[in-house]
Amino acid sequence: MSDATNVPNDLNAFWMPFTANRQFKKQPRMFVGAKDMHYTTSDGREVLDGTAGLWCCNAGHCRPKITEAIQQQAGELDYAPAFQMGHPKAFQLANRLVDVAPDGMDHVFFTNSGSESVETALKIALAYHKVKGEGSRTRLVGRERGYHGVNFGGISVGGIVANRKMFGTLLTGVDHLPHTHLPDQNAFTRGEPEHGGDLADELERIVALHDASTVAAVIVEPVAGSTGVLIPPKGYLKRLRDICTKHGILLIFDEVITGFGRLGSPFAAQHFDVMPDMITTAKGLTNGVIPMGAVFVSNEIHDAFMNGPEHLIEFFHGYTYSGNPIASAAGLATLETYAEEGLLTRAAEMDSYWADALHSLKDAKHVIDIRNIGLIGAIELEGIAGEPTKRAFSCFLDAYERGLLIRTTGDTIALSPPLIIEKSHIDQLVDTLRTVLNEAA
Ligand code: PXG
Repeated sequence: MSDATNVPNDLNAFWMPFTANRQFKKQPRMFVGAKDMHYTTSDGREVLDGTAGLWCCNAGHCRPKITEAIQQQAGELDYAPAFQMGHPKAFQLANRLVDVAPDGMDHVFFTNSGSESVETALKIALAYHKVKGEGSRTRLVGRERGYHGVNFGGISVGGIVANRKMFGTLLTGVDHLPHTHLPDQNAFTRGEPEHGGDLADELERIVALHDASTVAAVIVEPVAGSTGVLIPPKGYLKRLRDICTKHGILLIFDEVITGFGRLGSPFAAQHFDVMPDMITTAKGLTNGVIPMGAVFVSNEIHDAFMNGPEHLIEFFHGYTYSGNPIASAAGLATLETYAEEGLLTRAAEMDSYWADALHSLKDAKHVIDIRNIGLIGAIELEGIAGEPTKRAFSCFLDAYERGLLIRTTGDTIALSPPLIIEKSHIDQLVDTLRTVLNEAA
């Protein structure tokens, strides 16, 4: 494959998302192929995928069953209207999803991304209280350092300053729990940290300030991914659940990253044995191949809407592409692949090897913390004084040159490989990272 066929000759028109555009366009990094654990670059190199794309290709790349399902569906039924019409695969997929979801999560609302799943869940929460006759419950509670996508609801409940500060007043009536990152007490913890479970009690303070009758929902990532892998302290999520239940507040788990096997159970709700009222998902639902998201909704919430004259629409929300046929076919084939290969629980088998390998980097240069759970890992680096993010970003560039794809956020390296990863890949990943870290300025 020559460069001429694989590399666009002008990079200017495409304004790239969440990218340092000028840096990228001076030094482009292009993938032209992928298979299983690897990408192929435009200059013909193999790169080990340490991030499952963007936390989404849980079964690895170009898996035949998923590819074939998409090809076949495109030739059979390309699109069907999503409103007032249906097609079989969306219903089949909803049923298969409900089979792997926690008990009682028996309904699925389809979206096209994690961001849309979050907006959908927040809107369902507000509308649910309204149909139940508790329309005064309008307040939403998120968390500092939370990431819930980039739409207005998501950035309002989210807690990443850079994602919020340019965009005006956002939604009103939003409060934030404190984040749970306590490096002084919890550094180098394997799995759930000991300290910080009591931070959930801050929810009581927020509820006391506004009165429970005004609070609709709390949304948190069970494990916060985008802000550098923040693992919930022991007991934290259970405590949040108890407080929400006590006050009639809905609890939403944003499982866009943790859904579909990342922690070693299908969902984090099962892993932590804490049941939310809704779960937002996307990414791994179609193995990242076709945009699709889904909100899982408890029976109680769904059934509250199924009232009134039957010819009337129960919930005024939805997307042109909700349950799109090709995405549904991809989702079905993805779930089959997960089931055939045991991928929704494979992270539990790999967890201790992964943890040992990552924590062996403790003495590498610049490392100030290492965190892990399931097949997620984070290596936090000491930033260069006055130049935050620069050290981690240069590690990302160097790792790429050495054949390894990682993600960085702030000065943290985040890892989330495809769930098909073998021990030999883990060894290669950690060896490459050790070299990268020890050679970093
Ligand atoms: N919620 C959570 C918890 C997420 O992690 C979204 C919502 C938004 O999903 P969409 O599909 O709208 O992008 C996400 C997305 C990273 C990274 O490297 C994380 C995400 C996306 C891209 C990169 O941390 N998470």
